[in-house]
Amino acid sequence: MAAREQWGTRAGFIMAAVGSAIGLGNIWRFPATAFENGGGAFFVPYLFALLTAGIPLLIMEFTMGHKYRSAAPRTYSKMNKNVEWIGWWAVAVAFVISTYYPVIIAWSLSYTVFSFNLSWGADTEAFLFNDYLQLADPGQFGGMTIGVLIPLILVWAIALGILFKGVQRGIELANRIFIPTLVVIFLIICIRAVTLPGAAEGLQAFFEPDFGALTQGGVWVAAYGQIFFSLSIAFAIMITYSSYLPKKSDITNNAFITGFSNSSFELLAGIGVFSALGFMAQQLDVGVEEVVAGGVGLAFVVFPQIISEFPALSGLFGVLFFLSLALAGLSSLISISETYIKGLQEKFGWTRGKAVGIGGGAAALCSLIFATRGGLNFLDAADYFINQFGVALLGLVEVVLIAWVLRKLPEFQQHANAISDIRLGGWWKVCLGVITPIVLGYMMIDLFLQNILKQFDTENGNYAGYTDGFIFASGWAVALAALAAGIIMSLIRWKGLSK
Ligand code: MET
Repeated sequence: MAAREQWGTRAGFIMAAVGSAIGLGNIWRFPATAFENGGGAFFVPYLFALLTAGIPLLIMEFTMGHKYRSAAPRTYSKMNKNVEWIGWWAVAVAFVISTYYPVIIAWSLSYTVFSFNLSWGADTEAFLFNDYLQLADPGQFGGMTIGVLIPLILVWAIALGILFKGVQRGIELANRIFIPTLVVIFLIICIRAVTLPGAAEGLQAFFEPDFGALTQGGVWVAAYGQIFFSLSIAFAIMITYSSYLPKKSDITNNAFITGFSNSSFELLAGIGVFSALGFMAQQLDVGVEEVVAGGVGLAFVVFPQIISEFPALSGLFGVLFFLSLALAGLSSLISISETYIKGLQEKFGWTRGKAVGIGGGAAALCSLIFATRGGLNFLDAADYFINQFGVALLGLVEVVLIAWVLRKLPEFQQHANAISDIRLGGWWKVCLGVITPIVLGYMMIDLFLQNILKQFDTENGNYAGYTDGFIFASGWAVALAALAAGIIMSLIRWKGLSK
C-alpha cells in the first residue's frame, strides 16, 4: 500500500481548510441571516456558537483526522466498529450537498458572463426565474435548462480535475491560488462598496443591535446552523482534510486560525453586502430592510440590480462579485467531494482516479436534477432538510457519541496537547460535553416539532409553503436516504485498507 497522501506545507493545509470553510455560506447566507436575526445583536449568539461549539468541534475533528489518519468512515470505525455508519452517514450528507452546491456555482459562472453587458436588464427577478432558470412548478422537472447545464459541466470538470491530481498537486495547489485571489477580489469589492453613497445607512442596519432578538430561541438556532455550515464541521470534511496532516503538526492553533479566518471573511462579506444594500436603498429611496433578501434572492436578484446602478465600471464589479462567489464555492465543493472520494478509496481499495470517476461521476449525474427547470425548488427543499436533519443532527450525534458514549475527550485532549502550541484545558471538554449537546439537543427537538407540526398547521403551512408531498419527497426523503445510505455502506465488507 502506498504511503498516505500528505499536505506539502502547513500553509497548504490551512489554505485548504479555510478554502473549505469560506464558501457560498459566507457571502450569500451570513449577511441576510445576521440581519434577520437581530442585526448587530446576532454577534452575541454567533460568537457564543463559534467559541463554544464551532472551534471546539473543529479542534476535535482535526484531532480525529490526525490521530486515526483516515477519512470519516474509517475514523469512526477505528474508534468503535459499531459506529462506522455514522462516518458514512456524514459522507452521504456531504454527497447530497455536493449535488446541489455546484449548481449555485454554475449560476455564478453564468452571471459572471452576464455581467459583461449587464444582460439581466431592469427586472432582475423576472430575468432569474423566467429567462435564466425558466422555473417550473414545485415537484416538476420540466426538462434541462441548457444555460445551467453548460456551466455545471464546467464546474464539475474543474473540481474533478483538481481532485484527480491528488492532495498536494491538486487540492493544495488549487487552494493556494484560489484563496489569495478570492481575498484580493473581495477586498476590492468591499472597498468600493463602503465608499458608495448610502453605505453608512446599510452598515447601520447591519450593525444596529436588536437585543430583544436574543430572547428568541430561533436566533440561537440560526447562529449554530450558520457556524456549522460555514466551518464545514459535522459533515466529514475536516476529518478527511486533517487526515493528510503530517505526524508533527499543530492542531489547536490551526483550528483557531481556520475558525477566525472564516469568521473574519464572513464579517467582511457582511460589511460589503450591507454597504451595497444601503446604496441600493438610497437609489430607490426606501429603507434598507426593504431591499434585503436571503440566499438566491440576495446574490442573483438584488446584487445584479445594485451592480447595474453602480456609478462606474458596473460590468467589472459584476464580474468580480460573481467570480468571487464561484471561487469561494469551488474550493468548498472540492473539500466536500473529497470526503467520499477518500472514503470510497479506503473502503474498496480503489485508486484515486477510480474513486473520482465513480464517486464524483455519481454526484455529477445526480446534480443534473438541479439543472432542470424545477431545479431551484428541489434545491431549496433539499438544502433546508439536509442541513437541519443532516448536518445539525450529525453534530449532535457526534458530540454525544464521543463525549458520553465512547468517552474519548480526555484521550483526544492529550493527543492534541502533545503536539500543539495552545494547550486545551477543561473548558474544551465542558463545551463539547455539556454546552453543545444541550443547545443542539434543544435545537433538534424544536426543529422536529416545528417541521412535523407544520404538516398539520393550515395557517403557516410547510417549510416555504411547499405541499406535503413535495416536502416529503424532496426534503424528508433526502435526509432519510442519507441516513439509510450510511447504514448500508457500513454493512458492506472492507476490501481496501483494514478497518
Ligand atoms: N463551508 C461551506 C460554505 O460556507 C459549506 C460547506 S462545503 C460545501 O459555503
